[in-house]
Amino acid sequence: AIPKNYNNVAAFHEKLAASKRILAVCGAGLSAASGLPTFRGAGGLWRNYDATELATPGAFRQDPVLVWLFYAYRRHMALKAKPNAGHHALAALAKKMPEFLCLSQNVDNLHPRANHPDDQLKLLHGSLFDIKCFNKSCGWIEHHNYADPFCPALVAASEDVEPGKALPLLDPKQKLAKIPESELPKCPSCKTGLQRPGVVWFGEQLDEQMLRDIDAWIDRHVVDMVLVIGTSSVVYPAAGYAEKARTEGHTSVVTVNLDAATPENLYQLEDEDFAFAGDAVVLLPQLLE
Ligand code: BJW
Ligand code: ZN
Repeated sequence: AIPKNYNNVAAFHEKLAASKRILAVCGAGLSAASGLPTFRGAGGLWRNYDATELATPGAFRQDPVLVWLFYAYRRHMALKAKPNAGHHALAALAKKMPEFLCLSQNVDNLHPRANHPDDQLKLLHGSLFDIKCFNKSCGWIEHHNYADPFCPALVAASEDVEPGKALPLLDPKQKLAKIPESELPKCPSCKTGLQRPGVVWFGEQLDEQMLRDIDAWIDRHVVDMVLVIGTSSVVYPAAGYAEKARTEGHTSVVTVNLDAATPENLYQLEDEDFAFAGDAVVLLPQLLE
């Protein structure tokens, strides 16, 4: 049976009006309308690589040039993209509601660029525009690095072609230029580690202070609503926060996803939950208006 709160905007608005503490968990689907591809499903391949194969410390150790080409390209695309109505609706909710906290898995910098208040935003997986040292023990980090190309050797990742045509670097039939590893920048502090993107790869720990702050926020008072926006909810710890924040019989978990109407999704809904199937860029302004 279709749950009563499937695509029920009126009932959602009633619950929203009665809510004081809201948590959001966002994923790549939120930035899809800004033209940035998601990880899983259509558009999730870069050349012939699954994006999640390149997002590991092992891949970087094995082929730092390949991994840097991928990230340099993602930086270029994210810099060209603009925050969309979904990012703006979340930033507006934050400004209205002091007890709204947004957890985002996105590294594209579009939440900050939508002027989402800093203290109401946790970037779970870091940022494409932070640069760290690959030497774990070093600790060097540079924030707000928007260089495009990131370094001269990676210029191919920042090349534009006519609109509508794929970038040369995206076509797996086009050979990648041979870039020697020695042309990638080293850490200015320890002088030995390679610079790497300040994102969280598989098997790496999320920032511990940030995790403590999130747990403390969830435990402080009851959470009235959790918005789960444009994420496949397969990557932990992000995927666990909705249930962590749930107080049985009170907290509404609200799924906003193109895929929100799969039988599994609907079957898992509690009575108080909501599911909205569609594009986050259309749904969020309607829901949060
Ligand atoms: C739309 C839409 C539109 C499309 N509108 N919707 C517990 C259980 C099992 C495993 C683990 C566990 N705890 C930890 C692990 C290991 C691992 C993990 O979770 N593995 C699972 C895959 C099984 N987690 C980690 O390693 C994490 N570290 C950690 O926990 O450390 C401690 C530890 C280590 C080891 C073992 C145990 C503990 C770190 C995870 C880091 C993830 N990093 C990446 C790359 C970041 C850098 C980069 O960007 O390149 O983060 S992976 C990638 O997935 C990226 C994303 O943030 C993340 C989530 O993806 P997301 O955002 O959900 O995107 P998609 O593409 O999957 O989904 C898009 C959705 O949008 C779809 O549903 C569409 O339908 C929808 N959509 N268009 C609305 N227009
Ligand atoms: Zn270093």
